[in-house]
Amino acid sequence: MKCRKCLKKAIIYMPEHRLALCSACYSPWFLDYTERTIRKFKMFSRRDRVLVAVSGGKDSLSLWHALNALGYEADGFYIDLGIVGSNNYSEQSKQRCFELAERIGRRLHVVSVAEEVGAPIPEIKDLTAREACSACGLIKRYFMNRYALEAEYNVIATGHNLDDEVAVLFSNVLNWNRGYLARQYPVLDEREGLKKKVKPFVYFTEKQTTVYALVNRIAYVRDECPYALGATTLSYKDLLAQLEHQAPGTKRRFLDGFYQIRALFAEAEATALVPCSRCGQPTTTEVCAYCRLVEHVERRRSAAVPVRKVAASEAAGVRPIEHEELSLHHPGS
Ligand code: Q46
Ligand code: ZN
Repeated sequence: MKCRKCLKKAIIYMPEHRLALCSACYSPWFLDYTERTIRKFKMFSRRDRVLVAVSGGKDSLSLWHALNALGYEADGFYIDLGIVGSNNYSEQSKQRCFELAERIGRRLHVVSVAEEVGAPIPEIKDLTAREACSACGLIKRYFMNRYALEAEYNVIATGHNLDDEVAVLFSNVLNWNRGYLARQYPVLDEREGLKKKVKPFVYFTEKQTTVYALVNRIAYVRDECPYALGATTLSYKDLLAQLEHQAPGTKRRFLDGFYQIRALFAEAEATALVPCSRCGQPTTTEVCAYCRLVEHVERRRSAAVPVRKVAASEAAGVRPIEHEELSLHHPGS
């Protein structure tokens, strides 16, 4: 197959766009499409300071690389989850983030869950009997918002792609999660202490972000987080991949169709936010979910071993944050 633009040998065919491109023509197309998505949803401008949540995976690192290539002021934010697994997952991921930071000459902020909460994700899972992804998602959303506020970034960008978004939408529709549906959108404006959040890759498939990473020689962690293996979203992804194979463009139509009727769920979003009585971050309850989680971990640990008391954020002068009920139903967002 030949590249539509220059007739050289194509490396990718995208049936939903009826477009084949070679390695030289792929990145310009990808960047242009990213720019169009940013403008379409009024995500941010070149005057904004963007904090990119990077995990070490292909999507978030490609996003950071692409925003930098497009001339945006985008720094990275890595949350060290303390997951070891069979491949030293968190350590490897952090390494990949540092490598890209050095290559593109941007700052990478790092926060450690073990230092902030008092235990890494696997231990929090055991201490709280909570699913790892549920605790992890809550903590990540909290840190992202808090850090963006403290370090005065205007917007938080995440690397969620089309496959992620459609699988989450499918799950939220199956369960009629009205609150989650109300907030599933590529741009969530700032409100009451919650920073603006955007997903510039919402129209790219996983394959497209992978090809961008490969073409640009971005080293990323290929192994999944060990906790991702059991996630229900993965089985939805398989199902949706079959539908997409039979009728290219199905995922995009499903997502765009939902965006057009999303306003129907708006009232579910109207819950008032109040500052958490402990950390001051926005929440719907008196004490936010993050503070309750930290308290739980400390209580359980002090019953067994002496607990480290002062969080690294306090030592660094960073005020703690969060709002579990206010985030998208996303295992990894
Ligand atoms: S990192 Fe965290 Fe994900 Fe691992 S524990 Fe689950 S939510 S799967 S994207
Ligand atoms: Zn709190």
